Amino acid sequence: MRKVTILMVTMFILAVSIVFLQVVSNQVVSVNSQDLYVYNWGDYIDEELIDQFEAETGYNVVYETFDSNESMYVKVNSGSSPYDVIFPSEYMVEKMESEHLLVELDKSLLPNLENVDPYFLNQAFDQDNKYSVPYFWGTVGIAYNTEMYDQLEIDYPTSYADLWNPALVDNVLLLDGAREVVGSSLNSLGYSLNSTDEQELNQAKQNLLNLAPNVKGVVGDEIKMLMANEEAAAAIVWAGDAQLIQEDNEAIEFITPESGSNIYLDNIAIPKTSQNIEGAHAFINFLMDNEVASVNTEYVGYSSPITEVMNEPEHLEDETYYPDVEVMENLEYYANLDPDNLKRYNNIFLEFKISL
Ligand code: N2P
Repeated sequence: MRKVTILMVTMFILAVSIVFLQVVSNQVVSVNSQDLYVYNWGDYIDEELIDQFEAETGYNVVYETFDSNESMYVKVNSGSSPYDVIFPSEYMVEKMESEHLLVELDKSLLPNLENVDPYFLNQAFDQDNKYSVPYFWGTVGIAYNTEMYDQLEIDYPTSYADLWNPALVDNVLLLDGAREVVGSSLNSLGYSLNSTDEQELNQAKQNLLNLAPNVKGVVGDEIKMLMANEEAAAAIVWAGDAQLIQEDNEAIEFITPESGSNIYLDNIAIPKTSQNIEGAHAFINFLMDNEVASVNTEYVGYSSPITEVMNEPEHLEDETYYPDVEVMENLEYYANLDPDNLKRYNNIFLEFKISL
């Protein structure tokens, strides 16, 4: 009788333990095997870091890319994709926040936020970094091939206006972005890249139509490969891309026109569509880790806002990609234009592209 009782008690304990273990392991599996939908700019992460994050956390990252703030916005706003992490530039953070499209960040899940240089925190577009943290930053400028310029016997460019030189016929590549292209045209005329003045915008449009003979193409991320292969003598690019082109072709130089250009700060945020807010915080925190940010910066070529990475010797002395604060303050962030003005920029860009 005693034996039977002992056997029954043992079996009961075993059964309870099995159920307990199943519950625990199920929880672990269900948390850690969850999908995490990440929506980033093209060529904007070292994908080995995604593998590392998956191995460390068990999350399954579903990774997709976009090529402009505007296309990302349309997709997120449509609510048709369950993105957990997105990478809007500063003006887009402001727009999305004002439209209640972003989730407020839980700072207790972001201890690595202390690794970010204070210069990039608490910006006007997102006071107290309530909805976003910095990812990479940089300027827009001109990548040019010194050997091709020497052959054409023209001076190296110092401002956007130099791209209108008739000697550059069929030799200029442009980024496929309305703000970048219309902004550079405005800058080349000495106007703000956020102008909403009717006359200035008309001039910028006419100016772009005049640039058409020099334009070899309006392209996306392939601009790096085209410049490295010497398909054009000059291109308007994001600084980080110029750095990668230089690694493939030593004749390439890059300048940010001090007479006027764009400085951007790309950020990481969680859209309201997120079904995995905890995973999203884990991923954001991972990207702000000093070691991870260093590896990522080395890979993508853009400028890091992480203090320790900025202080790495090769970056401290690098005035091209880490310009002095005085230079940076002469540059403009894109403003969050109202829908009517944004439409005007898009229409100018479209008319220009059709004219090519
Ligand atoms: C990387 C895209 C950089 C985005 N290919 C600049 N805002």
